[in-house]
Amino acid sequence: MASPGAETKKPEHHSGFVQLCNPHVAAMKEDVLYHFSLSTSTHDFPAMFGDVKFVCVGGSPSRMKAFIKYVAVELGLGQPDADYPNICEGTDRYAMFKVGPVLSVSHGMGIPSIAIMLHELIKLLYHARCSDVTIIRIGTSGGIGLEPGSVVITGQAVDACFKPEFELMVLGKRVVRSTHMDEQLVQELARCSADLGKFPTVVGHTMCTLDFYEGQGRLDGALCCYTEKDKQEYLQAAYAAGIRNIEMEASVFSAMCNACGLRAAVVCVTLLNRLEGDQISSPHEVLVEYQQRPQQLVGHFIKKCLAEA
Ligand code: R2B
Ligand code: URA
Repeated sequence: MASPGAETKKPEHHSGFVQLCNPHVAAMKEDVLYHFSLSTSTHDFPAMFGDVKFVCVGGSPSRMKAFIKYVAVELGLGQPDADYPNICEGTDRYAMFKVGPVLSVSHGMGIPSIAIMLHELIKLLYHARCSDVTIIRIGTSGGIGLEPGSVVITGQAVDACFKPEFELMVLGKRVVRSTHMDEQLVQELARCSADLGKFPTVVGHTMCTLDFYEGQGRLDGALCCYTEKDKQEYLQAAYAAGIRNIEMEASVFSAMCNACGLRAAVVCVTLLNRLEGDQISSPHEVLVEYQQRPQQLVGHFIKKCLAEA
C-alpha cells in the first residue's frame, strides 16, 4: 500500500483539463455526488457544465446567489430581475448557480465543509470534461493591521503556526500538502482592484484556522485560556510574518485546487481589524457593502478575461 506522508512534488499536468489525483474514480460506473444531490447516471455533466471556465465559491448560499445575479448583469448575460435556479435543489448542504461560463457554489464554514464540497466540485468539473478552469474563493475574514473593509488577495495561505502547509490525517497518518498560490493570478487580481479603484486592496499571507474563537486568538468565546497580552503578541507575530487576514478555508482550498490542475485564488474582505477587537459590530448595511467588494473585484476580473479571450 502506498503510504501517506509529505506531498512535496506537484503533480504534472499536461493539459488544461481538470484532473483527479485518484485512480479509482475512472473505474466507477456511476459517481453519486451526494452532497450536491447530482449523479453521473441521472445528470448529463458535460451538457450542464462543460462550458464552465470560472468557478466562484463562498460560504453562504445567499451570497453565492447574489454573486451569480451580479456577474450575469456585469457580463451582459442576464437582467437584474432574472432568477437563477439552485442546481443543487435536492439538498440543503450546498447551493450552486450558473450563468454562461460562471459557476457559483456555497461551501459553508471551515475546512471540513469546504473540503467535502471541493471533492465533489472537482469531480463534477472532471466528469464534465472542463478545461482551463479558474477557481476563486470570495469571502470574509478578520484583518490584521488593516482598515476594516480592506480586501486581501492571498499571496500565501498559512496555518496557525504560520507555515504554508495544509495537514490532514489519512489512514491514521499525517499528510502534508503545499498551499502554494498562483502568483500570476494574484497579480492579475491586484491589477483588477487597481483598475476599479474603489476600495483598499493588499496582497498578503492569509492564516487559515480550525476555529473562529480560540483558533483565531479571540477573547470573546465560551472558552479562553490566554490573556489579552498573549493574544496581542500572537497577532503581532502574525503581522510580522506577513499575515494580513485570518479565515477558515484558504489552506485546504489552495492545496486541493493546486493538486487537481485548477488555477486558484482567494479574495477576502476584512470585516474588522483584529488588533483592535474581536467582535464584529459594524452595522448590517456596512457589512453587506463590504461583502460585495470581493464580488466586484472578481466580477471585473472575469469580464476582463472574457474580453481578452
Ligand atoms: C470567514 O467567515 C466565516 C466565519 O465567520 C468562515 O467561513 C470564514 O472563513
Ligand atoms: N471570518 C473569520 O474567519 N474571522 C473573522 O474575524 C471574520 C470573518
